[in-house]
Amino acid sequence: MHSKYYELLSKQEELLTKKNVKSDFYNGIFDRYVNPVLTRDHVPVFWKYDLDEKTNPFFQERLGINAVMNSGAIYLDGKYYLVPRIEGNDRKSFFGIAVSDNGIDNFRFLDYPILLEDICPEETNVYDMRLTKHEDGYIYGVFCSESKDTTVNDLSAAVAAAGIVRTKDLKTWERLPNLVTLRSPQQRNVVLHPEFVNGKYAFYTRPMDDFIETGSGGGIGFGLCDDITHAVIDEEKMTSIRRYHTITESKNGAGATPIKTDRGWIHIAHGVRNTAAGLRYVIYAFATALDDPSRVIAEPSGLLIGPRGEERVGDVSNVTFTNGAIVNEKKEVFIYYASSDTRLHVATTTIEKLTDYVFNTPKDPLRSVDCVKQRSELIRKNLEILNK
Ligand code: M1P
Repeated sequence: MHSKYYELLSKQEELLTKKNVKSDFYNGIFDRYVNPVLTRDHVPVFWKYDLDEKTNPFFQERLGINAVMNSGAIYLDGKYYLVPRIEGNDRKSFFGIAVSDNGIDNFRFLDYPILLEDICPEETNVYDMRLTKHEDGYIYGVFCSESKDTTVNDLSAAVAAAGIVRTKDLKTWERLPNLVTLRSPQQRNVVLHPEFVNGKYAFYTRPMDDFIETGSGGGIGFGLCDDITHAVIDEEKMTSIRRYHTITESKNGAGATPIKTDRGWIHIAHGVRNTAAGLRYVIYAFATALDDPSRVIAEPSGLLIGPRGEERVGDVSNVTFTNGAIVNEKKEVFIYYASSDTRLHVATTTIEKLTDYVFNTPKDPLRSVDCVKQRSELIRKNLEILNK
């Protein structure tokens, strides 16, 4: 074996066994951590290098990894599993499984990435899997299945659809036909709701007119289907909608599988606005009713997690994005979010704190003058306390 292999291995071991600690960031809502939980350096050396000295005498990286980011997440048998988007140097993404005992550090990839059944010959790329432990007994993975748009004469035109897989053990994955949405030409950021709604499978969707622009798509949709093995959605109702001059002005999309609480389903999603520096992606939260998961009952103003410090820079800068969160038996919440399409972080909170945030943070008043009134009221109340 080339000596460099052992050098890389011991360097990686140092990274994988590094303890993660909370950073000094404070807002009372969640904690940030000093280190990302997954980066491209966490990917096993034997996924990248040919270890055979005969075929790789210079020990060159043969199949490099560019980034590890947006991750599905699930808690099983006391362990924290992540299924991130792993992007090779060739720009194609795929899924791997990483597991940790505490959810904040020591994530290690299982030996092989997930090999999806090749049921879609036109599919070129896959990414952003949301994992849902459904009451039907399966764990579902819903992801973006991307193909070239052959209807236009544009090399970079693409079509996004929602791919579906299911498993019981994270080892054997059954691929189901892609979701069909009769009224929306494209779909990305689709999430399966964990419970049946009116006896049907329920999906949060993101209707789009084209690959980048959501166009007439008004926000995060919600639709029902009878048969998940041939999932077809007709009507998509709107849940959290896009609004002018807010963090969701350009687009938004469902993120983690909704979290059930006593007061409602808590959703951790992303919102996008345009700036002179390009699109800015932030994470926000809202709640929907327990008896109707499409009906928004609380929507705190503005962003929950925005790109800060080093998070701001990467392959697609100014992005925080989530597609997975875990709640453990202690009701601790682990929000896995990627920064700038490059690396994956964790933010931790509790159900109690998250519920307080979602239901007691004021709404966006939508106009500066009303925002000043809202803030002045807070100041007035605080000055009363301070001057007592
Ligand atoms: O590059 C930022 C994100 O862009 C897409 O999100 P959306 O569909 O809302 O535009 C996704 O491709 C996501 O993977 C990516 O992080």
